[in-house]
Amino acid sequence: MKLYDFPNAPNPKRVKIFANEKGIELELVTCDMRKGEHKSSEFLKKSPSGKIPVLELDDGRCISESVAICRYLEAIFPEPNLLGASPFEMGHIEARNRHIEFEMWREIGISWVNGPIVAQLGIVKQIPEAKAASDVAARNYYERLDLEFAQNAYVAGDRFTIADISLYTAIEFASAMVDLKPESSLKKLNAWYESVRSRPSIAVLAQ
Ligand SMILES: N[C@@H](CCC(=O)N[C@@H](CS)C(=O)NCC(=O)O)C(=O)O
Repeated sequence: MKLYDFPNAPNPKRVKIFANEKGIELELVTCDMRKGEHKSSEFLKKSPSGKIPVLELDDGRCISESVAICRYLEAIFPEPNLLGASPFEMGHIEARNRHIEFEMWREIGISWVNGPIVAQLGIVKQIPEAKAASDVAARNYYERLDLEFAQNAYVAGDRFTIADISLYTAIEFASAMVDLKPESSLKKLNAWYESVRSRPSIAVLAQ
């Protein structure tokens, strides 16, 4: 299986961490976003939305969207379970993952597209008020997470799941690329981040 990837792009990284947790080897194919390869007609045949990651199976069929790819991988490599073992857990993990995607990733995404790095590319009309509002919303969400980690060791309860991968990659990207590193006063959130960062599935990507 091939994974269309770009170094340090956060969404492909979600899939790489998920696969590493399960010991799945994926052949990484660089889709050079700087050259616009993700918008080429050849790539759009693999994924009409022109985004990475895309998983290409050995028979040429493709799956886009990080969570959809993870669902496929979990179906063929069920262990260790990362998406829920019981019907309730499946629903709960899905809900927690969606909270991270729609409430955290969304704000970081708005701050990113209206921030200085994307501004330099000159391809998106900048809305400074949108960035300011999303910076506040992201920081409020960090505070909420800090309280949640006082109750639970992981995003969806007492074990590591896809929701932790989504949050980890969000904070890593926000810290490095959007100037939205969590304050050091958020002790529980930072402790969770450091413990997840040291997992072999994630640490290996930094090498
Ligand atoms: N919801 C998608 C988001 C994918 C996404 O936004 N990928 C980024 C790279 S991390 C991308 O391809 N951006 C290019 C674009 O939006 O045109 C997923 O989870 O896979």
